[in-house]
Amino acid sequence: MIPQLHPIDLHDSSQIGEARRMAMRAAHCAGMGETDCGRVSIIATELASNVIRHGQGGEILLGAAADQTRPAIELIAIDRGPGIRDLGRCMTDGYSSGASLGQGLGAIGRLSDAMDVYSGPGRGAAIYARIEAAARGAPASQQTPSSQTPSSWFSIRVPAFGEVECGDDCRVAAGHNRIAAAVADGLGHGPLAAKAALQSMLVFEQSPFSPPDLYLKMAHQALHSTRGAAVACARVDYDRGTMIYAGIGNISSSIIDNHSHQGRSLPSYNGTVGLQIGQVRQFEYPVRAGDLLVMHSDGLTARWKPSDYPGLWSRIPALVAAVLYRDLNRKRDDATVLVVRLQ
Ligand SMILES: [Mn+2]
Repeated sequence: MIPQLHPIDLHDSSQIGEARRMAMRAAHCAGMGETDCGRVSIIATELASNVIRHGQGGEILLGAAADQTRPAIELIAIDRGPGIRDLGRCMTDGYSSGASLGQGLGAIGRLSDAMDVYSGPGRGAAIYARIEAAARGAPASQQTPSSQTPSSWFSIRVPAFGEVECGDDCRVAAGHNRIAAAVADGLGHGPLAAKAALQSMLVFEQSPFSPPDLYLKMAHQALHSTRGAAVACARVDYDRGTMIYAGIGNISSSIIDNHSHQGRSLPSYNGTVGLQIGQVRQFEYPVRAGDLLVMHSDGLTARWKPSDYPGLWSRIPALVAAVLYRDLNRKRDDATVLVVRLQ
């Protein structure tokens, strides 16, 4: 189960306190102790203040990390402001130009267990911070963080405005030499859309590494009593260097080459899984370590190309997902974006 991220709107300085309280509550709920909650509190405050003061407003995406080693909180601040001119200097404590989003980045880096930034003049800013619960008994100074390298994949799943439940869903299954991913968008939005999407994910979980075309046919059977969904599935074999992909309906997927940063769009057939599907075909592509698989629902517009985002494709998957969500979200629908860094 991949938890939904909670978006916190930031357009007014009164919302900084709300961001801090929500982050604290998430940390408590995740089972983190007082000291760690304190770090979460400071980082949330710094990120939110930066968005208000330097980013001309934006949002923070807040959630509990999906991996199971230790409780962890992830925060991603996104804005479309003037961007950070000199990232290196901003990361050094004490430096802030006043006009740029610099203040507090040094503190965030020091207090978090992992951090990454994507920005540039005119590009806005996206800042990722991860805070992990300290292991019991040992002082923080003697501990090695369990995951200095954040996860190789990241998903953002946000319900349509006014909805509590997201009608999109996604899953990732990883093995030592392979990885599989599926994204579903239940027809419409709300609880019935979520039910259809969930149903297709349960089929995926039963055998995530079965051929994607077979998976879609099985999902079609399983979804016949639901509203139906757009569903896409990718399965990567690292030893062979291949990816097999199949999709039905409006899930947009692409592979972005790690060296050229060129993108290749993956085909999807017309139809609705559970209601009406025609031909189901899967396609095989060569992939290399470091390539990115990007999959998103139609809550994000498909009108983008990798060259729109110089420098983004080498950042961590969480930042890639956050920047695409920030810029492509159509706001009227559930929005899901999944980014996987292939190994
Ligand atoms: Mn949709």
